Amino acid sequence: IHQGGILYPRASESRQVTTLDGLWNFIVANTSNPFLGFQQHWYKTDLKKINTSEVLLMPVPASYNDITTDWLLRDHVGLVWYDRSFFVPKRWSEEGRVWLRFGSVSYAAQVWVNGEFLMSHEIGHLPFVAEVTNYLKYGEENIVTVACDNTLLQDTIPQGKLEELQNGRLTQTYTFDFFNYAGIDRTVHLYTTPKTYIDDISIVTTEIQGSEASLWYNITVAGDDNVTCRVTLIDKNDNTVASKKTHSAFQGVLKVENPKLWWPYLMHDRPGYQYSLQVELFSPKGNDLIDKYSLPVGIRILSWTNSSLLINGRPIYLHGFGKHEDSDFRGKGFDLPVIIRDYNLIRWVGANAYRTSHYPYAEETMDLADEMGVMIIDECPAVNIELFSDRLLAKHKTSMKELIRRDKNRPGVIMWSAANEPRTQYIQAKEYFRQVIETIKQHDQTRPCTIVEAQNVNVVESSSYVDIISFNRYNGWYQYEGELDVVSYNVIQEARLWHQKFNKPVIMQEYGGDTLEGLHFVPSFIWSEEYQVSLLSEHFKAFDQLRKEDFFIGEFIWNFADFKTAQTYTRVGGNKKGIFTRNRQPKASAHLIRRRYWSLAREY
Ligand code: GCB
Repeated sequence: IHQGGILYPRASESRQVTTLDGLWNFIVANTSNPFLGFQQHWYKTDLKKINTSEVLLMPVPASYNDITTDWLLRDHVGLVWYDRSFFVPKRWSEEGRVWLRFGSVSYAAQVWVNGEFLMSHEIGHLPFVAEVTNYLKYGEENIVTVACDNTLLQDTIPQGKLEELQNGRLTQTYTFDFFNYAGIDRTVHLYTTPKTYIDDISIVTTEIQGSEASLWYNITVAGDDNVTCRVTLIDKNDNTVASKKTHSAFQGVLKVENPKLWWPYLMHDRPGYQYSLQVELFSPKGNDLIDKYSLPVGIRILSWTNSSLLINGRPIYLHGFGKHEDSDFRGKGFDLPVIIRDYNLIRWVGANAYRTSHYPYAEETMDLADEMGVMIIDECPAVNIELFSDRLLAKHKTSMKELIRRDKNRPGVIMWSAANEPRTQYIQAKEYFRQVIETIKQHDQTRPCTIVEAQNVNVVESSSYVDIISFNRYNGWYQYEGELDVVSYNVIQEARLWHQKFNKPVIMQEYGGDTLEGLHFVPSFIWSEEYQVSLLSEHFKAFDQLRKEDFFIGEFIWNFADFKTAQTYTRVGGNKKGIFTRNRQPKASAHLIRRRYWSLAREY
């Protein structure tokens, strides 16, 4: 596995990009002998030749769980095997290097190319890449094989447990509340770079003084570093606004006069403005282009105090949702129609932010947030961790590092979330999170970080290390269900307590109640559309009071849309706390939110 940069594959004068998305062959490992595939070296042959009757056709990208009609596959625990063949043009042998990159495989993956082991990766929702130049047959068909294991244990991120049922079948249990979808769920890229290539680009920091912005960058070159590097910043009208050439130490600063700043949606009539940072490598004499990569960059300044979060010096109030990557059939599989529909609904409803609960979302989804000016609280996949150990801590740090490596240049990412609802009432949580937050700060000090807490404020110590306090609370639902009149009092009291204890800005990251579309009751009754409307309205009263008290900087409904969960009698076809259905149509509450969010936007 490549340990350097993880730049998203983009075609240029020196790079070619193709995908291996499409139909792959798929076999579920035999539960009585899960390791048969390894014993019989399935990666050395075409899966179709092994046992044709068991080979299914599986779309990539997609979670495999809901594609067939077989409940055993939906609930399968352990290994599945994927393979496909692909043709590599002869001329690619002259390109320099060829790379194979997975946007995400959930949960763990081992990859072979033409029967040779290439790489392995653990933790879903994060990309990984390796060079395949010497594994490929040029001008011929090649075969890629992936063994994917969805098992969650006490030392995986997130945690889970295996249980053996009376009949000997293994079943996966987990405490988090979304279906443990698995498979090759994001795009698989095959792309070329030259031998000497741009391995990584970091926008280290941005400063603005008067009418001038300074963009500090750092570029990593791999291969032969005896090259010249030119960095050019180009605006949307193709004008060069700054440029620099260096012969070694590929870092520096670009100065931009009267920069067009990156602003969030609704805070400016030109939200999400991005320049293109064009990085070019030339031969030492400076004539021949060796490599070129263009990265979209936004110029914006993020800052925070003990009561507010500011963009370009202006305090921001976040109004949005917790979301999920979830849709019918596809599960967590990357799907552009769903993603674009979601952004259209985000605009329709007037939200300016969302949290990537409870794991990193696809890079293509993040690109759109950058472009539209949607602010993102970027969460790592550590949801509901409950048993703290050194092994777990090491993986938690890895997931944070991989997330920051992937998203460090994104203007839309305004905060890191180190975890959702960890069991921070336990004594070990404090030191554990001290280290997780330290890791975040080692890799990025330009953004604030948070832990999304659900424990009682009195017992939580780990949030002393974060910059922003986040809490989830289900007044009128898990607590005091049906008792709407206590909601606003409780929310106000609790938000004040968090602020008093930690003296930091506070966000309510989750609140809401399950609502079955089409269920109506007057007076309102839990699960009805009327109840969701009343429940949210009671929260708004609290938020309006809290916003007068300065420290309260955001409200996030749980959830944007209904989503699938594990099977339990508290969930009718999944979690129904969406203001949109799983099919992305509005419940009554969506119209209410739309009125509120647009009126909040008018206040900026
Ligand atoms: C929570 C979790 C979220 C759940 C939600 C619920 O606190 O953070 O993942 O889906 O509650 O609806 O129970």
